[in-house]
Amino acid sequence: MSWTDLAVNGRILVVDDAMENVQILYGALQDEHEVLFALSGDKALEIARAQLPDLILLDAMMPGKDGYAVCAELRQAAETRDIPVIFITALKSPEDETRALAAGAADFITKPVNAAVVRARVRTQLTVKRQADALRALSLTDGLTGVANRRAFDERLDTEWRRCARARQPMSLILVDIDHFKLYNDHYGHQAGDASLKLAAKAMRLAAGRPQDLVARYGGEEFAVLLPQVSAQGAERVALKLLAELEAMAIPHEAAPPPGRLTVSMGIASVVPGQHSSAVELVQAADAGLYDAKAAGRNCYRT
Ligand code: GH3
Ligand code: MG
Ligand code: MG
Ligand code: MG
Repeated sequence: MSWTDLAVNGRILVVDDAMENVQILYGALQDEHEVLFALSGDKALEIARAQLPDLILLDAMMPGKDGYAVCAELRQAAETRDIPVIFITALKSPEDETRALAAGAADFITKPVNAAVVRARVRTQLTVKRQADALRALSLTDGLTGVANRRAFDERLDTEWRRCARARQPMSLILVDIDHFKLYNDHYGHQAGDASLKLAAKAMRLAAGRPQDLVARYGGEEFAVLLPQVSAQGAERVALKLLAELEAMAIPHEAAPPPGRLTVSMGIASVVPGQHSSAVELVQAADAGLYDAKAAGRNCYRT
């Protein structure tokens, strides 16, 4: 299947101060798409934030907040930044066109609109958006295990750090390292090693299952579990759950010392982010815990 074969039905927000224009666009799109509408710039921003449409058709000239202002505000917030905007306007000069593009518009349709042209341009923008989303997801995913990769972890650590600092909430980090994994590869082969890495990642997803939890492959046979809004006690519960999940999976590791199955060691660190601490220190603290867990005999966690 190629990208162009993907269905391009989407949720589209139509914004125009004239109800008559909204109706024309609604008529052009309703067969293929879910259509929302707003009759003012402020209402458009409200709906965009609440409903996160796939695409916005935006009238340039409106009383109050005009299309350019709406577009600029959409670009300011992370949730709405990547929603493509097609400007719909009676203005036709090159200056108007460049102004719309400079404000962040993906495309430009002049009034009076033609229904077939609107449908075609909408389809194009939805396809481009879908490709961009898929590429971004790919760039943030570890190819072997399907969990987040190191880049995704670094990004999320940064945003969650700032979010928790604002909200004065704790966050926790568990660094997970598979025990005696070199021996595992030597004994069972690298492909079996890869399969076990996938299972270990699955166990981590089961242990840290809230939507805001992030399991990431930190590197090699090392993983990071980021737990926003979770205290030290909560993180210990996740660590215990991971030990139990792996025990239940009972992946044989005959080359390792007892218990003769695949186990992990973990370091846990928790903090309420603030001015006197940094995300780097959180990672260092978890790493120190991991070192202690290894020294204590593995298959355990240390804080
Ligand atoms: P320890 O209990 O002290 O952590 O010992 P260890 O053997 O797990 O640690 P070490 O760092 O010596 O070895 C890590 C091993 O992980 C070596 C490396 O080949 C293996 N490894 C790293 N990435 C992958 C991978 O993607 N697939 C496979 N199969 N093995 C990997
Ligand atoms: Mg208007
Ligand atoms: Mg390691
Ligand atoms: Mg290891």
